Amino acid sequence: MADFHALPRSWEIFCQVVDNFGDIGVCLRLARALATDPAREVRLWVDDWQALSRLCPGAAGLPAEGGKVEGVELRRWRSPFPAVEPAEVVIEAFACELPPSHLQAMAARPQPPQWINLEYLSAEDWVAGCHGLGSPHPRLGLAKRFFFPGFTADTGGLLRESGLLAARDVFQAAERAAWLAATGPAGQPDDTLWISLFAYEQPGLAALAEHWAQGDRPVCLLVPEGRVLADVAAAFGRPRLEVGETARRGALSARVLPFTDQAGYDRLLWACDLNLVRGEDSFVRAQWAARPLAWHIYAQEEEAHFHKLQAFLDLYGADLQTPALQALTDFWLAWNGRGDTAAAWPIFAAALPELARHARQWSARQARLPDLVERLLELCTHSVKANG
Ligand code: TRH
Repeated sequence: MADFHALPRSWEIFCQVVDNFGDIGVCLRLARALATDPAREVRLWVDDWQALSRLCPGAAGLPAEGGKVEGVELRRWRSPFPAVEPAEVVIEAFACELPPSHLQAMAARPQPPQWINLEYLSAEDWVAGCHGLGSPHPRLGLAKRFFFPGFTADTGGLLRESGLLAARDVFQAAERAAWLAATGPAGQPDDTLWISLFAYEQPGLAALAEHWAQGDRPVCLLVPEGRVLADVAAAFGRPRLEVGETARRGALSARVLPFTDQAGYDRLLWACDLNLVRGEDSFVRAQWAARPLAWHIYAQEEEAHFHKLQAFLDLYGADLQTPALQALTDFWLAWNGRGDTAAAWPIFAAALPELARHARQWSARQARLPDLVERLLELCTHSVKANG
């Protein structure tokens, strides 16, 4: 029997930074997307303030216990955990463990909060079957539900704040050229292929850089400061590259950019002809940029990430013609260590115009589905009594 809840007004998200920025990137976006409705109170608990401050510079100037930035109350998740009234919806991100005292406080509420575990994004088939499933706590009379983001109507969808695609379209139509002129190296020819590069350590870059350097078409890499930078420097025979520096080698140039806030990173993705992205959040944002992309997936034990990569390629490439799909697959596999990046590049480069059309269609098709916040609201408003 269905149990209809009123729309929840107070929300809190718990985020533990495991490695890199991705988990916090997703949680911050979710918190901000929820907070766009002024009727909602949104609190984000984060255990790594330094990582948060890189994505959200406003966090750096807050007092010790935290404070509000862009409508979201940012709080330090520390031990011992402070006694606070739990929100109506409590989201634990990526199976992080809620503080035991907070769980007790949740159980003690007359109307227990809705408890959601936000999972990692995957295009794998099993996701739809697990989305929304419940799991009762053995003692506390609470039940959490598993929320799986995804790319199909039977999953939890993708984060897409309102106005995102309209802002992208304005930028790409009217602001891109000026942005590139201000951000990239001076004097890049008009036919430059602009590539953003955000990746983990990338052994495949050396051969690709060599190929680009020898090529006919100018290629310019825009590289935010991060883990791939040592490989970029090595590709130019330099011991290191600093933010603001430009390196050149034949037809290839690279400019190192500062790590910006999330909005600044979106503009980089919107500006480039090809986006090399990684993890989860930049991967999704590159899809909203509606430009060709290649995904450096986060490596898992026993190469399990290749299943995830293939599942996405199957879905994303379902309506691509075989040559373009093959080009995409070969380049993505090589970029993830299964193949030769330089050998895969020419066919991939030739397919870029078709991949650009396809990227636009994919973004438009995904945007017709309800976004992650809409689906979260739906799940939290219309919950099944047996689970809640
Ligand atoms: O940092 P990541 O590698 O994150 C990964 C994944 O989330 C993965 O699923 C997780 O298990 C692992 O971390 C531990 O990549 P991701 O997800 O793209 O996150 C990077 C965030 O940084 C994203 O929110 C975009 C943001 N960003 C900026 O805000 N400014 C920048 O200049 C750049 C380059 C990125």
